[in-house]
Amino acid sequence: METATFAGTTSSDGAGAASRTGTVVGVPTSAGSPHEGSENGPYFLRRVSQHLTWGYDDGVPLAVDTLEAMSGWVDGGDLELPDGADAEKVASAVRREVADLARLGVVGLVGGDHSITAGAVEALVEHHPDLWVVQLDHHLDVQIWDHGPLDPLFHTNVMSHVGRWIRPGHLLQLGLAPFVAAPGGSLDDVRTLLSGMGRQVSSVAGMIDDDVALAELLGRDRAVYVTVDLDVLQPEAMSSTGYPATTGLSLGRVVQLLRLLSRANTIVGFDVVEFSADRDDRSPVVLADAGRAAVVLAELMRCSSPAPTRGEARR
Ligand SMILES: [Mn+2]
Repeated sequence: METATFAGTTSSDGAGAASRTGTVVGVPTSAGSPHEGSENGPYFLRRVSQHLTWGYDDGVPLAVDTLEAMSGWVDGGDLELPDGADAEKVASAVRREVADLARLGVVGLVGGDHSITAGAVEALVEHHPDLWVVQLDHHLDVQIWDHGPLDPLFHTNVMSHVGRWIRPGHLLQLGLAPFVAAPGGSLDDVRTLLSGMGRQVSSVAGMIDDDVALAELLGRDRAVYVTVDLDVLQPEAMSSTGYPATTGLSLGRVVQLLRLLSRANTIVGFDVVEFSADRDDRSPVVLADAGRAAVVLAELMRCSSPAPTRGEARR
């Protein structure tokens, strides 16, 4: 039986280190979420990824806009997690895995819930002390309650944990809900916290559709980690997630943002998180949502491939 891999990647035996662009690893966990379901993300994304190479033993995804083929990507399998591991333990396992794989190129993760991002960023900051993090998400995932010590890691405060590793200001959050609930007694603290961490742009801001303004915000010649929480997509495009968006971006706009980011910067690692469904669910909506998630994954792989292998017509 054909073994499903992520978005046209070869299985780990295939490509040697020399020709490897990067590695994609599944992190099947919902340890950082109050709901089950996101542990099935890697399973669903591998299954629907078969459509990207359908019918060919040696099939590779060919990018229609540039006519480039995806090559050099290895599916590193699923990260083995100890039974009953909590989100902190999972993040530690992610950190070790990413530290290992970063020597072999770009590291991509398929979640799993959003808390896995903390371990990946901690590992990559070792290699890239100036690392920037670009987060596409409907939610801030910043601890804006209790301004004391951070609560233990979970998917709703993951970016606060990420903030322990990256420099102040290096977090760019795009596609957020236009309003968040903030504790009324500490608004100044919340404003100081968020503006100190970086920049927030909602899904309804004019800037989200303004390539010139966004290009300036995204900068150039930066090493960037990209985390895509699939709930950044509008609810019609992504309901198979724990907390679907009320407003959100189209799949096309998400792809364009990734292309814009990668035009002037280097993506050194990425994750796609928060796909969530029952493992046996084969309803058309779930399969279509998984297919869209696989497109986001493939685009992240393409945008983080070395520039010479990428085409010019990348809008
Ligand atoms: Mn999130």
